Amino acid sequence: MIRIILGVAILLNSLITLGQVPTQAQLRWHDDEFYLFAHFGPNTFTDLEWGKGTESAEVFNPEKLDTKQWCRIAKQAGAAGIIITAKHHDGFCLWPSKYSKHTVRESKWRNGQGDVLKELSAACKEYGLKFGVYLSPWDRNHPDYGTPAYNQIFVNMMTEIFTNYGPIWEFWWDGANGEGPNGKRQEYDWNLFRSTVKKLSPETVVFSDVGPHIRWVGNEKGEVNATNWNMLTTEGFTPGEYAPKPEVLNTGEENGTQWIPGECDVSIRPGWFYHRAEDAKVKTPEELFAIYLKSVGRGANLLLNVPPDYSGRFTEFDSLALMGFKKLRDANFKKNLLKDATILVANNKTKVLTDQKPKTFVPLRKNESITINLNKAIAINCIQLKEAIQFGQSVKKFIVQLYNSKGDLVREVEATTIGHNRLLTFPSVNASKLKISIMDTKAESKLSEIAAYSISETLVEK
Ligand code: FUL
Repeated sequence: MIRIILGVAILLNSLITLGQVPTQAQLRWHDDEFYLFAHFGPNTFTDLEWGKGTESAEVFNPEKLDTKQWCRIAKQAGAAGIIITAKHHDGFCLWPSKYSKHTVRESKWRNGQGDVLKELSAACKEYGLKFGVYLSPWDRNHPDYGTPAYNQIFVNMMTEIFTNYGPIWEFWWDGANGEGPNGKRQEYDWNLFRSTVKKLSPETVVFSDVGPHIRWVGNEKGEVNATNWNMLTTEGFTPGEYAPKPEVLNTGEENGTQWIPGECDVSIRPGWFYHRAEDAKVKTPEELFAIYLKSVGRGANLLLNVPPDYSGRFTEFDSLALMGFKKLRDANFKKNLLKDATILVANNKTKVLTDQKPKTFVPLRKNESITINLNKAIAINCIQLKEAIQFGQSVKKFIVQLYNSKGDLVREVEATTIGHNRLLTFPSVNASKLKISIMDTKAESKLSEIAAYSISETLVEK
């Protein structure tokens, strides 16, 4: 009897933990870390953010469209891929969809023969970038919007995209749901949408407020909370109005039932679409670096929007900022200062924490620590930690203590979660020894990497 109860308990436990580890596709996605968003469409030409859907298709005419230029810049900036707004709320399709009369085909651009998705997916392949698609369910143009028929239209559009432009690495559902041309709002059939992607492209990771694979972080500033869990409970929620509160999306949930990590979306400019008046308002490399610390540095991914202009190219303002941002990352994270250190776990030397292999890890329970002897004094103002998240996320609280050559404690930094990646910055100190202690953890924690850097003091998180 006892055995049966035990067996049932183990089974229940494994059922509960099911979903609290990433799938292989999610694991690969975690490693993508930083990639671009490209908002492009009629708004690029009409200077709007939310097109009304009544714009003539003829406004869309990017005479010098050069998606290879986007890819060249994305690659040089160290981005893993590009996600394009195939259809924004105005309903205009950047591909000649059979299910709409408001597409590139109806525009004058290349005499109606052009196809932005075709060009960008090919350019991404050529440049070794991943190709992602944003498709707004809200459609202010489609005559069927606001009627049950529209859900099937949306499915047909997704089918065209997955069939003709795949493989699609990430698919993006916007939760916005306003009125369509007949003044009605749509009741989205999210179950149908989800099952369609699963059927057509099981490897695609799908973003929305509530996943199923990647979640919104509740703001458009590019910031996830310093406490960032990769788990979320989504039962009873849908994207949009009925999503969990932004505060919940911003932290995730320690005891959430599904693995749904956060992605921080933010634009390099004030708006999502290109506006000439914002050329002087492009974020500086330093601002982008600060965003990086609050997204990638807190275990989330960074989706940075770089809107092509009306010629169909990234502007030099955006491109310069991206190159500066890349330079800052390269220069400041060039060398792990712990590479030659002696790392001790329970008095045993280990090399696995600096081998850059996500598969190797050191198991640590509550109150256990790692001691790092640097063998000389080194200026340090940034520590990086990684958990082996293929086994889940555990660390709830940890402390980093830095000691000088006399053995005095010169800095103590306390933080909460780690997850895929945690970058902690603090005013620089000369340290000869470091101690990292796990103060609280859900289960046995598995640390896979640690690093220390001396970054420019002006980049330390304020
Ligand atoms: C929002 C949209 O309303 C914005 O226009 C933009 O596309 C942003 C990424 O998502 O919900």
